[in-house]
Amino acid sequence: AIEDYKQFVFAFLAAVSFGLISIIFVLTWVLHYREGLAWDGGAAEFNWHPVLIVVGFVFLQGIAIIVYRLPWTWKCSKLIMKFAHAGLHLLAFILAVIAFVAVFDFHNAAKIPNMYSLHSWLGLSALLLYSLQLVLGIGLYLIPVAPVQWRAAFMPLHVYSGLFIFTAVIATALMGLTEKLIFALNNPKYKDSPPEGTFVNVLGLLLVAFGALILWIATRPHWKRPSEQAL
Ligand code: ASC
Repeated sequence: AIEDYKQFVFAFLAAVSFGLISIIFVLTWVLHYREGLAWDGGAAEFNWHPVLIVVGFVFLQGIAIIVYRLPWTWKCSKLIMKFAHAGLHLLAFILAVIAFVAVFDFHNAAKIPNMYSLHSWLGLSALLLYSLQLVLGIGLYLIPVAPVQWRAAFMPLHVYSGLFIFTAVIATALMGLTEKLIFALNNPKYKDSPPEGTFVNVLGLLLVAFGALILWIATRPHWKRPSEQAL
């Protein structure tokens, strides 16, 4: 049991480390290699898009998914942990919405079309599914109105949908990184491997490592909160 606890802590600290290093990388990207951050309709406004996606839609969503797995919270009431789970997801959702607003606002100011890329189609689909997941999750599991049979019947779909949306968000973020490098790198171009291209490729690998660890932690049955191991 103590060995297993140590393995959990190791996996959790590794996930948090990859997540925090991803945040440092995306900030370094926009502040050092790109135009910085501002809300001015220009490139610095666009830059809020990758920053808020990585902080909110990737990192906070990932931590929200595994919040029930933290052994030191097992003495907290289930309701408190539901608020932590829902609250982190709600914060992730708000940051993701601001990230979308930043892109549309930048596009409109620069007369760039919206919603033509596969990245944008998958990203908006993920955001819409995430909002549905939030509403259904709050309505079924947080507000004490749904009968327990409904809660139990929807739980496999809630868990599957959460992991699916999280995975889709990371895949969509990777497409966004690639798109931006192809658009933005000129002289030297992406294909000539400038330092910014390599740096952002590494950011993509960090997002994959974070996602892989969150999915691993979430899918170990024996790492579930004791009352939930049957679920
Ligand atoms: C809940 C909750 C669970 C499930 C379970 C039905 O609201 O906290 O663990 O629903 O009661 O599967």
